[in-house]
Amino acid sequence: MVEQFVGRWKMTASENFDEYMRALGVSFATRQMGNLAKPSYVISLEDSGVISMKTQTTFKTTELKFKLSEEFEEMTADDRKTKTVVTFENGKLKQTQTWDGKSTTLERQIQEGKLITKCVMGDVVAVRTYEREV
Ligand code: ACD
Repeated sequence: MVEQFVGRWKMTASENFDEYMRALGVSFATRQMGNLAKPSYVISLEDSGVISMKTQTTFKTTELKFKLSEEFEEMTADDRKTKTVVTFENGKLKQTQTWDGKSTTLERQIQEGKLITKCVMGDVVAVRTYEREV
């Protein structure tokens, strides 16, 4: 159920994110910010089926609004302009971004009450853990 993702989440752990950003081609200066950022997600679900997902940091906030399986244009925090589609399969919210002939996925799932984001670019995987904010 997508409903289980709804709410406010705060990042509490991050593994291998610098390597992931490097694989994306993110510059050193931007990676510094990415490494320091401890984002919050604010996820909501409208009756119309539109999902809204804000990623908030002190540096930058991004907001996505989308319907499952419908492609949209995204401007990422590191300024890639991507074609993005989000699907929901086997309890996983899978966001696929394509740009310049490249592609990466952000796969989110709930495990033991935590929201786990797996970022995959080629053979590089970063895992970020988010916990509910009260
Ligand atoms: C997550 C990770 C989602 C972000 C994935 C890729 C963005 C790549 C680099 C961001 C780097 C710098 C932008 C600076 C600060 C904003 C950070 C917001 C997102 C990390 O869902 O955990």
